[in-house]
Amino acid sequence: MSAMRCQKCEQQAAIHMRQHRLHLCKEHYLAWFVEQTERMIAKYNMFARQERILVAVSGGKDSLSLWDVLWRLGYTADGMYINLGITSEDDYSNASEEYARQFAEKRGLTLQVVNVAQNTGRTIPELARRTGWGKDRPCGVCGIVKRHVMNEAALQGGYQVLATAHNLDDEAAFLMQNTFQWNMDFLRRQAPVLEAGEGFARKVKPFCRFYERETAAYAILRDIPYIEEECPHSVGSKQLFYKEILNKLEVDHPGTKLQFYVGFLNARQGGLFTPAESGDEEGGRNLCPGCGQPTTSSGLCSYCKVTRE
Ligand code: Q46
Ligand code: ZN
Ligand code: ZN
Repeated sequence: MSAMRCQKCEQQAAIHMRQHRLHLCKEHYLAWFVEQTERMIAKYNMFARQERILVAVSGGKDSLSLWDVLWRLGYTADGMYINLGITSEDDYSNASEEYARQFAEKRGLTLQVVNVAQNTGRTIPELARRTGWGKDRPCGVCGIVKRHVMNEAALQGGYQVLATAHNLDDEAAFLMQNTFQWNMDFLRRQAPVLEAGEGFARKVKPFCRFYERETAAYAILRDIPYIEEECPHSVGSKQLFYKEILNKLEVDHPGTKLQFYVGFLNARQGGLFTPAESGDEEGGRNLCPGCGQPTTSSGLCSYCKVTRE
């Protein structure tokens, strides 16, 4: 079989996207990826030119690609890295911080770094062990801390928008899990854009319709060094389990993930789920007396409970 050719210029294709019936060379793929991102920003009304964006960066392929694309598109986007204090053979947190720092330095971009252990006196695994939440997986505590730190940074820094790099594989896996459990709270809140409310900025996911292999291809073809290792605590998670199921479906039926997710968004827009009200997205409309962030609790929020003696 002859080598696959780019559909735009006849050069050898660097990527074949079966779900889109599209194969492109490196140059046309990079351009396509940036254009698609801009289309999604416009389609879902994510943000305007003059708005200031804070990008949550983990040092991985998705978040560094997102920051790169927003920078190329001329948006004012600063980065935010949260060092969780997760160690592993490869010193996961410090190594990924280094990737984020190098990325920012190379492009002259501003990166804020928050170190959880320096701020609270404990790393994420230590906080999780101390509270006993989530038994042997610190992800619950990790999510609470990351959300709090991001909200705080966005508000204090005067950012209108918080951008995360969740891709289609993440969104489809989350959707599948919540559908199997009929978790209506999560289903109501799952969207490419969550509007701002008191105590938190608007949240957007510009990559929500890109397959994970598309974001990986972008990072590789763009020569962005990123941490390849996953967080050691993600091993054996439910999210990975659902990702594997979806990947199996995708092999025989290319486009399944996209159909599943986009069909959900259409159903949502058509009124299948009552939209989350302002404040619900953050888990409530009370304000925590400790930190001022929204919470369902009438007392201290989860973050304050987890981090205070
Ligand atoms: S970083 Fe944190 Fe994830 Fe690691 S501890 Fe779990 S939640 S797996 S995205
Ligand atoms: Zn081409
Ligand atoms: Zn609080």
